[in-house]
Amino acid sequence: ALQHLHQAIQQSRNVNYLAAPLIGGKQGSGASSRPVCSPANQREVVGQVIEASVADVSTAMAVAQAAFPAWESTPAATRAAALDAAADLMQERLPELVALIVREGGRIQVDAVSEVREAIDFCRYYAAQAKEKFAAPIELPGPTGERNSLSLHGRGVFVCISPWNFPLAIFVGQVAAALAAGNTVLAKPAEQTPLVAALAVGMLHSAGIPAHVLAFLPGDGRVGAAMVAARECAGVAFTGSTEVARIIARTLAAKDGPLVPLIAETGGQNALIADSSALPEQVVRDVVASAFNSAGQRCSALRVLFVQADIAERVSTMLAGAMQELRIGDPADLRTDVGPVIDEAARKVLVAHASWLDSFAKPLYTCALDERATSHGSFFAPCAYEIDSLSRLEREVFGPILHIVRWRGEDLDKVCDAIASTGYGLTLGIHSRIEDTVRRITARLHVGNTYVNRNVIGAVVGVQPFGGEGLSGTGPKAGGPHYLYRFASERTLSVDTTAAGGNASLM
Ligand code: UN1
Repeated sequence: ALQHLHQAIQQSRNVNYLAAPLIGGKQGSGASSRPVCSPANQREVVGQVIEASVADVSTAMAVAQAAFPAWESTPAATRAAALDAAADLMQERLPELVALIVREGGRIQVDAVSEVREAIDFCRYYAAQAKEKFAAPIELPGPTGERNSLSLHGRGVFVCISPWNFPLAIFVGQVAAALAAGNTVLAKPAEQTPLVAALAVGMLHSAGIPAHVLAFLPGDGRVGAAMVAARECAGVAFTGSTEVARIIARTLAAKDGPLVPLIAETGGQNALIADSSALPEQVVRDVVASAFNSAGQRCSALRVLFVQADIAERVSTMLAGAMQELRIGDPADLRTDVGPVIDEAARKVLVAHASWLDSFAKPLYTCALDERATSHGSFFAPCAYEIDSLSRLEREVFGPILHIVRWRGEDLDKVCDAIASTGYGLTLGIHSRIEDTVRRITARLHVGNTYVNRNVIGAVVGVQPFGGEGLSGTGPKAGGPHYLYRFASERTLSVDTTAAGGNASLM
């Protein structure tokens, strides 16, 4: 199977991929075009992107608006069948999708494989949810002589704006949820990763999602802004930074016309608290996975390890040892543990943060970069620093930099307060074998996803619904049983069924 993936990556180098605006099945006019290069090697052109123009956004809105009534009244089972068929296609073409995620997104092969699985899971999960919840109205109890029911409907044209760190899974997840709920969709992939998203859109269309129901609009923030500001926009699903989520919320609030919901999944200042009852081997294993997997470019990734002083020395020594084993390099090479960061802008932010840390923090370990494997890409060596207090950090820094804070036995509440005061609430790790400690921490912190004695990444669709609170997002949780509700309108219908009302035959 691995050989197969390797071949797919080689073959993918002979294809010149194209991501172009796609509206009603036709290519949009486009504003400008540019090559898409691999973050692992800026000289490797993966394909071309034609970015959508603002005029494309208006056309796509009009087309999607016109297509809405027919899609909304399509039986949920039919919509679900198209998503299931898309999942089948993704499964069949997994090697090609993996190849593009590796080349365009710089993700290592195992991450890319899990990502394709996650995209497939999202399609199947939301398809199942749509069949369960959207197929027929729920009858509600009421007084005799009255019939009450509750039904779910699509809202209209949904705008989906997704990030580059899961260029397939999050893109497909948002789109599948919006479609399953009966909305038509304008989807904008991240600027850095339009190609794999374009491939997925092709699969969704081949699987039976009508061309007019799903438009694809690659581009930068200007395209996103036009989508959100459009009169027809009936809802927005956004995954990305807290700052951009605020800009979207302001744009929506300032519009005339209907009130429009925003489903935002944003950043985190994710912490893991290890107390002296924790097993240092386990802590180190899970910290390395949580902080450095995917080059720390997950919103779930660990940023701050709070380690109790009694075990801090052992954990630090073992952590430095484990970091020494990490291999940083070509994401297409199976021996690689950590690939590149997404682009030069991202690398520069990390370099600046590390040099700021150098001015006051105690460096624990910085991984070595192999010049030959990394000189043409945006690589950043994973590193760990000990700092005296979490309050030093103002915001999330998106990459493989781990901060470590030591705490003393009596300070557990202060640790919790420090984590709470960041305002974020996405993931939290607890390593402890004392039940009371686990209970004390979970009672105090408002966090979307808490993980005990394990790593804090890789939430599984339907198993660990994902999403945070506060600065980390609005909910509901992706991959959870309530996600589709926010993409829908709920309507109740109450009918007088008494003969006296003359309505006995109604409903
Ligand atoms: C993100 O990184 O934007 O649990 C969200 C995880 C993933 C996180 C996805 N589901 O690691």
